[in-house]
Amino acid sequence: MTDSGDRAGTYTLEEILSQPPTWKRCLAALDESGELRRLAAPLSRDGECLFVGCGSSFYLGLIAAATWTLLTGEPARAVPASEILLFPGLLSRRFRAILVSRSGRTSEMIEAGDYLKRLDQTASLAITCGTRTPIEEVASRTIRLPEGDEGSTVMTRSFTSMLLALQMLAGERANARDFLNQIRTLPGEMESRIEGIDSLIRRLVDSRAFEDYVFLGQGPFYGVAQEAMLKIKEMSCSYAQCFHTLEFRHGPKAIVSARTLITFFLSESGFESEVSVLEEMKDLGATTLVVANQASAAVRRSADSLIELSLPVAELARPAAFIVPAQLLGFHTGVRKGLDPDKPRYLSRVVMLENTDGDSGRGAP
Ligand code: F1P
Repeated sequence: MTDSGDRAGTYTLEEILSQPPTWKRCLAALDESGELRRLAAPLSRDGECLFVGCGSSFYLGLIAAATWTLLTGEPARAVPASEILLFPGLLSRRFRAILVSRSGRTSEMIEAGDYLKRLDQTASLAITCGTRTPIEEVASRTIRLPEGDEGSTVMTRSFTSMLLALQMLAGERANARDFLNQIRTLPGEMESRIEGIDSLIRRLVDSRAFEDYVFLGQGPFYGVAQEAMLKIKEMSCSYAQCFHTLEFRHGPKAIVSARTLITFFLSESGFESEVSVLEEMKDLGATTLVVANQASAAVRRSADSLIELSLPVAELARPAAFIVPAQLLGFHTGVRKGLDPDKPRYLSRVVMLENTDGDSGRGAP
């Protein structure tokens, strides 16, 4: 029980479980306004598309960048805002920035956006769940998703809602009508699955405690693995790591034991190779959780817990759904440890550094 007498994590759990209807509202608002179609076409094709964010917003940028390149064929990458401030020399010569920030207030983001604006590059586009926040002043256009906002400190439905919006933007850019329609079906598809996912994760968390958590994914699922790692750290103060799935063989596997929970976010493109890592780690004695769209016999043999989503959508439309089990894993693990995910230790909803004026070590553009 918290000080107020509420149960720990009440609104964080509600917000995680509210994702399908929240996505539906966000997508309906975007479709109604026609904003994504209007914004996608005029974006310059010169240079790369740079997704900028901090924390979860950076990780969703990783998934958005992978989606952008795979759908449009145009180069894209994600960087934390701090990289722009501390190592501006690493920016490519031509790029257009997409600034991602739930709050629209994170000071590193505002400073990086301001720096990019003064660079006289192609204008930046921002996406935020806030309304009339400072990020709008450093971007030339802003996609607002107030429906995706949340009361929680940790980002859950804002992450998936902004991710879906950026994936829709990529779909509009590529004129990928099938992809766009598949994203639109996700809320309905996940509505019927989310309670089952919650029950399975609760059972796993109740069954035992783990010392280490490892999250593995490749391609667009690498950003999912990063975000999963952040969720369990933020909500349960657990030790967690993340790798590209096949990278786990190159040293990190030394930590495997039954008290290490390894979560595999299986792609379709890399399925066979990733499943062979899963089998190897199971043989070494790991405890495994697998999130897959369709499991094979080999996956069933090696997965201690399996979430098989069976979504009738292409691989690239699945990352938002894949992150849901990880949000629930972080939440229930935190509650099991006696923590309150509504009040994560040391964290605040927005990171505002007191001095953001010229203290970042970068020169003037
Ligand atoms: C995002 C962020 C979160 C993190 C923390 C502070 O900021 O870094 O990822 O969980 O609560 O804020 P933003 O998206 O609002 O810029």
